[in-house]
Amino acid sequence: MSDQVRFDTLSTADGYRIGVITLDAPKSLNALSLGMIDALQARLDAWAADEAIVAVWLEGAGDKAFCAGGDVVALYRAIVEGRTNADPEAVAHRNDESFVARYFSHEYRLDHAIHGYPKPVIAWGDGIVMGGGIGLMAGASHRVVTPRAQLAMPEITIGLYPDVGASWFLNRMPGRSGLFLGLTGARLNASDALFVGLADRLIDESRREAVIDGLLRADWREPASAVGQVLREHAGASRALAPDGEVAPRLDAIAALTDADDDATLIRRVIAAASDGDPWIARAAKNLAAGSPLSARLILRQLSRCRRLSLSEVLREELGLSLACAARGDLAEGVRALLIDKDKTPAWRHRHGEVPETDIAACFISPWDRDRHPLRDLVDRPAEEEPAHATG
Ligand code: QUE
Repeated sequence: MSDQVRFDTLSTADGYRIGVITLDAPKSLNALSLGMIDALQARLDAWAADEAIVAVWLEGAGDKAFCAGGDVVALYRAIVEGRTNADPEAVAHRNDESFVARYFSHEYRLDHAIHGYPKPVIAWGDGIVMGGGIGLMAGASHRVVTPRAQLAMPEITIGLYPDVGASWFLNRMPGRSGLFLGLTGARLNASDALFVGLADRLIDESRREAVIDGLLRADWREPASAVGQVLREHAGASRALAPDGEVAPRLDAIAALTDADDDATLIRRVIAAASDGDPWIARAAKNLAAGSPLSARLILRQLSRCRRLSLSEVLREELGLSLACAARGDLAEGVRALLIDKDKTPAWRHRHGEVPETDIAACFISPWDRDRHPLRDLVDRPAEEEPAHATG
């Protein structure tokens, strides 16, 4: 088991238990290691089958972050080690055993398990929630953000693309906002998270103990309504603390900026907005401009390919693309420049506007036959089995 995640149970007044998971690696902003992922999966599986457990509370240790993403430093090391021993083609196809394949497949399996979890999962989204952190939160039945929450899918910055089911949830955001957020890594505040559908409730961080106390006193004969009532009450009392949303007032601007007949043109138009008079737009455009040109093309292609796919199908598509980013994309170089050497000057494989179609297409060739895919067993839960929704 991992020492970077803690598990506790709290007893409710009426004799049940709430499972508490604390991501506990605050120095790395609770970034998810493979050990944490495997520990979470094992405990969630056990709690799903444990009749005493009525709900799961998921939070991050410290006051800075829920979870800043994946353990991309470990991924970097595995990619670099693999490259010294083999050519990229060999690495791309040495798929099942590699650390990179295990890391991403276990992470996406965990994200999928949270989406379909048979009991309420309350994700306490306080502070930084990025990348893999959003993957954990997105599928929770009750997603709370605090006024100081900051969310983003910033993978373009490190030569990846929004994964962890983002090819599913970005496609379901209002207007063109999901595409824009995935392409630019733009920051979302708590009100934005509610607007785009990544969160259900805004509750002030000072109410954490009172919320947990309320859950312990609730009537757990109906778990979904027990959680709903407690969260509703505290969200109501937190209403005045909601920050001004940044995305909703810019939906038309985002639609206009991303109105292009092909992907290369769309990217060029958004990058040109780096000198826009609107600082939120300009910052997002600069982030795209500095990001991986290959990733930018992959993001748009991936969102388009996944538009009509289910969550399970999307996660299978993502696994292939993530391995491609590791084997033949900019992921290692991006992590090196941003998080290892911290020179912030990645030597990307291409320049914007000069990414050959063959390099894009190669990333979408699945390394597996359908019946050999590591996530072949994931299935979508029928709508009538969905747990009662947080806002219902
Ligand atoms: C884009 C990302 C990540 C990122 C920065 C980006 C990411 C991630 C981390 C991260 C942050 C702090 C840590 C750590 C990792 O940063 O996914 O280990 O201590 O995990 O621009 O996608």
